[in-house]
Amino acid sequence: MTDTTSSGFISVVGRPNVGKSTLVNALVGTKVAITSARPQTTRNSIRGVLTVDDPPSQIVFVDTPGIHKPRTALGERLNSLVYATLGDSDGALFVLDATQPIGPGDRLIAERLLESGTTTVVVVNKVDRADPAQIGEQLAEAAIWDFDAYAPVSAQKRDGTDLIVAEIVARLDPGPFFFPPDAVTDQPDEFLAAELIREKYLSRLRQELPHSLTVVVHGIEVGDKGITRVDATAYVERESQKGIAIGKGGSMIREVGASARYDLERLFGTKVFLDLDVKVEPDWQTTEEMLDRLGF
Ligand SMILES: Nc1nc2c(ncn2[C@@H]2O[C@H](COP(=O)(O)OP(=O)(O)O)[C@@H](O)[C@H]2O)c(=O)[nH]1
Ligand SMILES: [Mg+2]
Repeated sequence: MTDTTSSGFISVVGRPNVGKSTLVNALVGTKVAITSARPQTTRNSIRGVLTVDDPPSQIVFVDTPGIHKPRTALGERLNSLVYATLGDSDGALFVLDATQPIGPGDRLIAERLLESGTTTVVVVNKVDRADPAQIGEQLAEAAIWDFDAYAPVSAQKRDGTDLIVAEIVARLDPGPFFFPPDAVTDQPDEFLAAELIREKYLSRLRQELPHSLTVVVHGIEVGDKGITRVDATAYVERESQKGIAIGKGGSMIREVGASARYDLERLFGTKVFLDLDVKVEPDWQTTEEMLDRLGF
């Protein structure tokens, strides 16, 4: 039977900051997950979809927030999200950072994966910044776990990602496509847009403020001149943070807006008018009701 397809959900797991989101973007060829040098950038499970022609296969990558210690209601939801995601998947990519020694956090995740018996491909990422000896050492150390396959890659340079796809496709079970072949994500436009705006704030804000900030897109409308209108609000927890998120004379909100608009125009393929404002919503991270409203 030549028209049989294969498919599977693959969880992407690893410590914060090892490059999981960068890897998912590299694998699907489009920015579906925002990235930054800050841990806890990824707050929701994001699905990136890759459809391969030969053999006809569809891989749904599930980018998870990194496993970390829960401190707030948000932290707890992130952790249970990670474990729930693992349980539902057909396989896992376990991402390690070649520039950092394997640590207790990596071992904890390795144990979880071994317990679950999930088919696992180990990805040693950031090889562009590690020397061959470092990469070799890490591969040797990780080999002790005896996972199904090992792939040294640079997600940032999109180097070695074909090997990952080949290793996964070789192990997929027959199954239907869950998404149209040209889909790259299951996320609604509102969510992608909100995440792009949040990414622009992440790279511009210092210290703890990024964790206090979230973005909600209330509406996306295509107007008569083909201009897409995006209505968004950045929520912060305190009045003092509002001042920072707006900036002196509105400088921060203008910079974030201009940079986000550039990405939004590429996302939608139209001119974009972005209406962005900042509001104070105390304790949005700890209020279950607010987390529901924000879609966590
Ligand atoms: N040099 C290098 N940096 C990378 C690579 N992959 C990711 N990064 C960087 O590592 C940081 C964390 O990446 P991110 O994908 O957000 O990590 P996550 O927390 O695991 O999702 C970002 O600054 C990325 O640009 C890579 O292959 N090489
Ligand atoms: Mg991430």
